[in-house]
Amino acid sequence: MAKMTVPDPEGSASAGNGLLSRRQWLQLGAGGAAASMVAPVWAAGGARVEPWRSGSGAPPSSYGDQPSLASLKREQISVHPLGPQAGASSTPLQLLNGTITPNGLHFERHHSGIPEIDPSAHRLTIHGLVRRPLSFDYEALLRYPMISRVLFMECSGNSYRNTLDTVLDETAGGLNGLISCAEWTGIPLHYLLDEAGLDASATWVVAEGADAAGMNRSVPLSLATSDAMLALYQNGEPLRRSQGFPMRLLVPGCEGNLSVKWLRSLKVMNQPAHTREETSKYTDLQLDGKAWQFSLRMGVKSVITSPSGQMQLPDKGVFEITGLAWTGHGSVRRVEVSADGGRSWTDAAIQSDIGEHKPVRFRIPWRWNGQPAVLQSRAVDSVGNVQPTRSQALQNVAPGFSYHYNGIQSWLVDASGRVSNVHG
Ligand SMILES: Nc1nc2c(c(=O)[nH]1)N[C@H]1C(S)=C(S)[C@@H](COP(=O)(O)O)O[C@H]1N2
Ligand SMILES: [Mo]
Repeated sequence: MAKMTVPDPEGSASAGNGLLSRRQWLQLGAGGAAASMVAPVWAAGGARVEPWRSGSGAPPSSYGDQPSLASLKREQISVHPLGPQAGASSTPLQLLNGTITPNGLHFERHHSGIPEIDPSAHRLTIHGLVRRPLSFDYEALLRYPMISRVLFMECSGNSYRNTLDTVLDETAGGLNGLISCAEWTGIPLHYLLDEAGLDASATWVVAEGADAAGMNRSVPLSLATSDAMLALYQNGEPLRRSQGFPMRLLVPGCEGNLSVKWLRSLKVMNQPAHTREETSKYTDLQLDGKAWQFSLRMGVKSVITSPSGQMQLPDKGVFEITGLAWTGHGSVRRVEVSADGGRSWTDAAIQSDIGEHKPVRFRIPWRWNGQPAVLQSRAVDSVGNVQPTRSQALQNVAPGFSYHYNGIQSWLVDASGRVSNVHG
């Protein structure tokens, strides 16, 4: 929680270079934050009739309408040079607030495009080391008991471009937006595995998608029978096609690749399958030439989403620093913020519900004095993991390493108020 220091008349900061307590912020008044944007009522010109007040609005619509701001769209939409069906798009983290990602802005990662699946013809088969192989259709699955959980999903390649020597001048979402969060609803996977009847020798479940890539991953049985779910709904509505309609595997806290979309097969085995996605891809090559396999959980991580890359602060004054933090190991316990490039730190307020594999929203007021400043956030999780600096995160990994990078993101605010990515 925010450190509530007793403010002196000058408004003493709770850490170096202008970090304030919320009480100090409120004592400064709204004008402290945006003096030039708040006008007294008597100056507003009461007789004005804006165009949207002079006639009726649009009628109701059958499915939502356009986003309220034209700028609200996915970014960093990249496609493979040999085929646009392999690609990714990022959530524009800096344009959102709270913790939930709207479905239309959930990041996407497809190895061979988004298949058009007819739910009535799609089957999910459970086979291998089971007493009774089973095949489910969509309608049958809709009749199972379900649970709902708010969970982040992060691609293990997220933020990899911050591992490069070149500093890329991009937005928070452009650099770090292969993370999204939804309230997922579905069937605890063990209901279905129990019904098929696991053989005593079972130790892994190999999940395969119905996309042309037939993307497949081996999931340790301990995860498959504890936390994993067969997700059917995303933020209340049936899954979006790009998120795996009609059904996907969801393995909370683990690299997104494990959450196989368009799920068609679960094969129970007594060893991992060593698929392409867990040998040549999604392994962590170390400096000593060895590669880690099955490093599935995502590390503790945070990103300041405002002020962030490519933003422009209008003038010196008080701003709220805010961002997201998450972890694949338990829950987020603490987020600290620095406004002086890591010399001093203070706790930000965690201002959303804390839970396992649930991202949190953190906030802290900051008075920018017009001098260059480097803003950073550092998250700690309930297991005691501390988010590493960039150099700590890259210490033991082979050059070109790109998975599971969770180093601290640094944003430089220059004297003109422009914010840009820097390597801290
Ligand atoms: N069948 C299938 N499942 C898949 C993929 C895929 O290409 N095919 N991409 C994986 C990767 S690498 C990630 S990060 C997540 C992305 O999920 P999203 O597109 O819903 O954000 O799905 C995973 N599941
Ligand atoms: Mo991924």
